[in-house]
Amino acid sequence: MLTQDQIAAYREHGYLKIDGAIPPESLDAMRRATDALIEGSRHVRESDDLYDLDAGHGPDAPRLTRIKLPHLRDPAFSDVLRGERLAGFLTPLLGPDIRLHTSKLNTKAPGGGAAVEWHQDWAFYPHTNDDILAVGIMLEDVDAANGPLMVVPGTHRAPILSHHRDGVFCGAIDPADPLFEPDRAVTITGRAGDMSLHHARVLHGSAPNRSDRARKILFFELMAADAWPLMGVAGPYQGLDAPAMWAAMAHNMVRGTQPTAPRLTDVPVSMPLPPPPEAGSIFAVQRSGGAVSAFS
Ligand SMILES: O=C(O)CCC(=O)C(=O)O
Repeated sequence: MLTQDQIAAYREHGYLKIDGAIPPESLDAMRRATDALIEGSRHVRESDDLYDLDAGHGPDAPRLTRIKLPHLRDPAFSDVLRGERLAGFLTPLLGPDIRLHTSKLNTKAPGGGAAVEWHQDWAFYPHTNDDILAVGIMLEDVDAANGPLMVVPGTHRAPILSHHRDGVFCGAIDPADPLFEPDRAVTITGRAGDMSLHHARVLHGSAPNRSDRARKILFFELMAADAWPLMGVAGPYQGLDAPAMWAAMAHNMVRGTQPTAPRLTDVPVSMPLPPPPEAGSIFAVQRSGGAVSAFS
């Protein structure tokens, strides 16, 4: 459960860190599953439905930016996603009916693992309301050197900055945007098993991994089930017809029931269109969309 102070801090700052959120046995199971998945990537030659490969990946040294949809790959991940412990943290913020948007395990290999440029998740997937957040579970210790998540507190209540460059959605803000205040950024470090929550509208990013230790954070993007995706949003429902979309939404329910009435609130929306040439992951979007790096 969350205390009233934690709930108030999340509402004010748009993020929260919860120490020791994941019990050791669940953490160990997820770490074993992660190692096995990484091992299985050795002979993969190009990014596919499971892996996003980083520069320098090869049989002798697997280097991934991402393992896609880990909750579908191993029960260790889905058990945590659908378990009572996570629900205790989420229900006070999202209510009793909670749906998964997507999951991803971002793995930054030692010695350079890719940066994630500053962005607001909301720019990728606007919905009818913004009771939407990302859970970040640290599978290894995260410190200042291995590419921690950084957030700019309070930006979930500020404007959505442009994520377009040269007329194309590039999935990142321009670091020269006058509304970007990197000096106010907070770095979220912690021990394996700690967890962060960040609001879908909070500005965040992470630097390359400049250490000799891997950085592995498991993200679950979740929302109040009465937040309905707006048409054109990339993600789990793209290209589906109505029955398939309803089935996919039902399948992604983590708790409660999927209402048919979207809750509409006054939210700022800009569609992530036109898409960049490659849109398989945030790394591909930012690279192929020509995002300007804040970290080089
Ligand atoms: O892996 C990270 O450091 C941040 C990931 C992120 O923000 C995203 O995938 O949207």
